Amino acid sequence: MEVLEKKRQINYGEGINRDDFPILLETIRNHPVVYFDNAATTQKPKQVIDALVKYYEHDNANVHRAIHQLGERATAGFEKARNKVAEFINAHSDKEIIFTRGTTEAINLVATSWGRKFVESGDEIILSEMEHHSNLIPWQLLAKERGAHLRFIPFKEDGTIDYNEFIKLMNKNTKLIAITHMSNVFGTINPFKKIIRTAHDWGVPVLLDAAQSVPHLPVDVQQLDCDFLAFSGHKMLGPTGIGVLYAKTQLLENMDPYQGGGEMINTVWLEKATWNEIPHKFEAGTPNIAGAIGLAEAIDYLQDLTMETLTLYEQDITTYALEKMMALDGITIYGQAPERGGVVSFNLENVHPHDLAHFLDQHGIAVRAGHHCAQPIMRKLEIASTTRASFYFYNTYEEIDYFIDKLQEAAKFFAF
Ligand code: C6P
Repeated sequence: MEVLEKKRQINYGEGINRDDFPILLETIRNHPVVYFDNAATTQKPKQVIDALVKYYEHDNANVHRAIHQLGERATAGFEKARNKVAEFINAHSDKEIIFTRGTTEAINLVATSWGRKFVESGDEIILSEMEHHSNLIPWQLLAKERGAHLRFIPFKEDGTIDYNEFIKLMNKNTKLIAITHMSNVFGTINPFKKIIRTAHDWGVPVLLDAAQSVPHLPVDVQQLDCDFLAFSGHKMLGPTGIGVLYAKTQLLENMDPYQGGGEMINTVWLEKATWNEIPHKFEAGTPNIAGAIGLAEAIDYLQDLTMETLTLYEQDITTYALEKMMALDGITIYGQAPERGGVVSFNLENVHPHDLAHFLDQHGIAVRAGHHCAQPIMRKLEIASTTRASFYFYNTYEEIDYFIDKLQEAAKFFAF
């Protein structure tokens, strides 16, 4: 009863149904859950949870190798999921979709399979200063191994990257551009269209780290004309341990395998082997079958809602949150890009982000505090960490009001 009384009124965009998310109906420390850590991972609707249970209860078997009925069902579900992903991002063909563990593995796959084959001593790879470690460390490892150099597009005070500086970095040694589509710290949506066009004028491929964009914006890879795109299922209602690398067919055909093992081969002798066709050439071993099926269900869910509805609603609640946050005394918000998503990093004067996150947790509010796996951003801002609230379509205006109240309380509580 107490819980019911505390449950705040819910005010959604049309078609959004919070009741689909069992975890959001729970309480934390006697408070309804306010989940604002969606950039880290999103919650799962029961449709996705049910799809996982259904797969394990009725269809479980290994894929691509069994003659029996269950094997056929598992293979059909897994390949249908690939087709669903291809359709979702408008890939030219299913063959351009490789299932990975997540964004991190997808980028490592490119750095290994494409990078080791095509990057040579003296070559340059352009990244930005606002990359998540997942789109930085794989390139550091590659550059060290190949004797290549990393170049960085600086970000400006408002958390946007400097396109003019990007142009200056381009030269005949540039081999690849790898940038985040949407920053997990600033929320900035980068000027990727201009960047891709410029890169292609130089004949240079572009990788987009789309971990934060595909879950929140309609993404059409043919329209973007990006060469590689990486994202994670768990940030878009899907299970953990499943992600996607999209790459243009020609690039995949020319790349070497990523890992060796079952499924990625065609013919094997003791001393040598030939490779399976794409995408299987890049999927060694038993894949995350249930994960792929769960991801397909998550995509169905998003498509039923429509990405356009989701994006508009998220823009609205983010604008609402930003306006209220900016009115608070002693707050610094990092990132004021005109084109942005629902990620807000901030600090309250004299309050350590970990203390603030702990205080909010006492009231049922989940936010992230730390460097957000982007230490170079923190170093440039000359701070150790921030608190970050990140929204998804199931968050409400009422939750934001409650969050603002608690921020005000925290400011008073920690004042000295
Ligand atoms: N960022 C965050 O709280 P994985 O872990 O492979 O699913 O995603 C890695 C990754 C890559 N790029 C960007 C832009 C990301 O935001 C992330 C994940 C989470 O910000 C966890 S550190």
